[in-house]
Amino acid sequence: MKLYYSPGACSLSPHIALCEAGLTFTTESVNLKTKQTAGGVDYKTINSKGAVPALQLDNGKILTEGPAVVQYIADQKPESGLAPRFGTFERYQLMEILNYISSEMHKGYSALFNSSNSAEIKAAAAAALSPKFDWLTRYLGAKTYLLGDTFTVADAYLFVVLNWSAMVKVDLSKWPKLAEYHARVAARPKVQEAMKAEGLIK
Ligand SMILES: N[C@@H](CCC(=O)N[C@@H](CS)C(=O)NCC(=O)O)C(=O)O
Repeated sequence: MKLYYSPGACSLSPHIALCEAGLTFTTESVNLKTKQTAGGVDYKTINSKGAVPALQLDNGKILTEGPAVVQYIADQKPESGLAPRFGTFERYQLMEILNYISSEMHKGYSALFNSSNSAEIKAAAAAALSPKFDWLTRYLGAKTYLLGDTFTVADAYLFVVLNWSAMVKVDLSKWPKLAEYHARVAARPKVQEAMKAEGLIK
């Protein structure tokens, strides 16, 4: 398998999932401005949407969309616990929270990264995230991870999104449970491994 990624982008989530699953994989970075891969290939020939992540399977097939990609990775190693077994209620709960992170959190942060947005638009986008952090705090409650005691691919995704906070001046310390959760996930050896591989930490 080969993961197309951009350092620190949402593609870090499948990168973490691949490391946590202990799967054999390679990576290639993508310049999101020029849409060129590190190897000089037009990335739009790999993912016509031009966004990372994209996962190339060993049979050449390409899978895109982070929530689908991370579930595919988790299902290659069911014993990892990265996703509850397909068909169980818990699996739908995983999809429920992955969808929330994707539509409510990830895309909420996107407005903060958009350099063409004015300070007012960014302030409004940051304010719109605030009740989502409140909800996530309640959802997490006293649990270690989003679905309970076991780290799942939803945690990899939420970690990556929360990790953007410092870059866009969202002060997570207002939500101490989420800040603690972020630090807990950051300390996982496989999370560190993926971040080191992307040059995000030493
Ligand atoms: N719907 C896609 C969105 C992925 C996405 O937003 N990727 C960003 C990086 S975090 C990206 O590649 N942006 C550049 C672009 O879309 O041109 C998914 O969930 O995988």
